[in-house]
Amino acid sequence: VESAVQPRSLPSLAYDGACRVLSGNWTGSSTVPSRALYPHQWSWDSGFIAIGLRHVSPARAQRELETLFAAQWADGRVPHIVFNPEIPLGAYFPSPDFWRSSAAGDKAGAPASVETSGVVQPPVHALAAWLVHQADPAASARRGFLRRLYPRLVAWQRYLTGPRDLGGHGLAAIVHPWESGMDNSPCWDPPLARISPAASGSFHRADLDHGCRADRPTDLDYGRYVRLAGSYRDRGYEDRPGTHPFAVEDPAFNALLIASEYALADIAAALGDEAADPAEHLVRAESLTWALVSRLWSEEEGLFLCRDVLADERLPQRSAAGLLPLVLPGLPEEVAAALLRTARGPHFGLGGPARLVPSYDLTGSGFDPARYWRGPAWFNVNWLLERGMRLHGADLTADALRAEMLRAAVASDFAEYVDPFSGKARGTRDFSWTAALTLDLSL
Ligand code: 2M8
Repeated sequence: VESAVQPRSLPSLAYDGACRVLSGNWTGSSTVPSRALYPHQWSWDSGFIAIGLRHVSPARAQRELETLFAAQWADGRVPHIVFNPEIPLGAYFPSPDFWRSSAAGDKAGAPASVETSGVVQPPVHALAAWLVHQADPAASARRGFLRRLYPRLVAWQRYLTGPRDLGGHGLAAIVHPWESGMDNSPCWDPPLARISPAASGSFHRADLDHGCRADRPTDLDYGRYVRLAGSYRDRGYEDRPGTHPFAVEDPAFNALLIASEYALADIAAALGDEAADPAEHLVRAESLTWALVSRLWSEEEGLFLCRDVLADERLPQRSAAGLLPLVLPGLPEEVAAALLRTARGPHFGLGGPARLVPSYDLTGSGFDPARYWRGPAWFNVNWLLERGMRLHGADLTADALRAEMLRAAVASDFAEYVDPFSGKARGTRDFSWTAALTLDLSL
């Protein structure tokens, strides 16, 4: 007897579940990463979200990025959070009264009409804009999507290669762990140790009202995040070299900067006019790739390492951030091959003990399979690696990773992150970028 209920395939389960999460998290002009834990708009989240949304609604995906860029500062920076004025101040910390961005307007040119944070996040946006455009080029052209966004994307990239080139070798430096998006990565432990934490009673961690303490950064980390962000604010969010107590060149941040520079070349070519020169972006992408390899590549480790700009030394911690330059087309082939070996080797365990690539070295003393960016596997990192594997011809590895990601996303209810060995859900559920990137892989 034929059963009336047909077994559902994994991609179709993933697609339907992801659509449900994304519509639940849509506010009307952008998507929150998570209703309870992150009730505002986050910068790199919106990039990843748009990449998935483009398959369901190219118009909504365009809107996601346009809403973010409406909060861009006059100096080109795209803030890491755009606050929703309808959400009570106590729902998330640090709230607008901490950042006071609209009051900083004169110096750095923060918009007066919207409240934002003052730090940034990895620049995935031009890549996202290009992928969104490609989902429906005719509709994108009708709305002038790329034409309107292109100058803003260029200003954003030039903020990073200009004022943020604190090391003086072309790469962008992050000035706060939040800017890496990998907030409590063990890579930040040595440079953060120099920062004296804000007093624990001076702020309230709203994240602990929604998240499990063992899955989140420690109070000591938070004290240091607050100290660094507060002192940046008190200096008017200025980026003069020598003024930042924390400055690090991060390979993941810079890999996305370069991938976005390549995307700007594609966008410039699609616009096809004199104001937009593809060659200029390609030249810049190549010279940044060269700077990345010469500054951050470690041949002994087969991995890119972070560089502490203030101490002028490479940090020895092995993080998944060091694998992400695999997304770059201009990487020397021997470097790409070494990165693939490292992903499968003892430190990241792909195809061995790890089902998904962990955020941090499985053998490292700072490794913790549950705690945020100190070990759990994240879907944006794995999505980028899957893409990089295909780019460098490792299709079988990419196929296996894709299947694991779909399985883990569905089984974990689109968790924020998962235990890299078991795939067990960690952090919040119904997390937007997990849904969006799973949706992208399901097709
Ligand atoms: C996490 O970071 C925020 C601060 O920006 C937090 O912990 O409150 C990170 O995982 C970051 O990468 C992400 O963009 C953000 C929102 O999903 O949450």
